[in-house]
Amino acid sequence: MSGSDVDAAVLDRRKVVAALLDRRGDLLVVTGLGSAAWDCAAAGDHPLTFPLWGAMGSAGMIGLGLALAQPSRRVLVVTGDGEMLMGLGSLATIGAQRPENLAIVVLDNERYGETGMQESHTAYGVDLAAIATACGFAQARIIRHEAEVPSMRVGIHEAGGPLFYQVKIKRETPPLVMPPRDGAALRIRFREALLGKGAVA
Ligand SMILES: Cc1ncc(C[n+]2csc(CCOP(=O)(O)OP(=O)(O)O)c2C)c(N)n1
Repeated sequence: MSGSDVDAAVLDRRKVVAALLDRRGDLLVVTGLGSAAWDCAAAGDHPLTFPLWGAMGSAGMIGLGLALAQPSRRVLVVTGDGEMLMGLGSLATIGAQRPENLAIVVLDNERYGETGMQESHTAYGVDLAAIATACGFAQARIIRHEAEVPSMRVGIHEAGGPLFYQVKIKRETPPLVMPPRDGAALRIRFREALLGKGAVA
């Protein structure tokens, strides 16, 4: 099977994200803009989720900064293929830094969903997991089946990273579930939940 086979995809983005965030413990989560943020909000708004409302292409770098600043915490970036493609260089930087506590999950519908479902590069066979492997990630896999989701979950919560999972998902547009929108409030909420109220200036 090539990297471009979303017509055959069976995974439901909302179910995958709900499974990854269920009983999430003290996992720190950064989401790319748009659909990935709605998926995480649908799984339950959480003070330790930092949803991006813009800054397309920078979810991986924000995740890297967090992982380096908080080496004793697990950090998960959940984003879309379009967002990841825009920040492709971040994979090289993460590969160079090799944070053991960072995982990236790309929800790959092979489309720029938010802007009208235009085909992204992964629809033409661009293999993001292979790029992550070439950049030096400890593990990088394409996930296609429900049976693979539990091991992805274990990886995110326990395995030595950096980890990369390119999840082939069905091309669908589930109902919008928005996280809070005020960026400053989101930042303060996240910092207070992570560092405690006294630590936030
Ligand atoms: C710099 C920049 N360019 C373009 C956009 C418009 N835009 C917002 S979301 C999006 C597509 C996101 O696609 P993807 O990450 O694959 O997520 P999907 O909705 O398909 O799951 C685009 C092009 C933007 N917000 N910022």
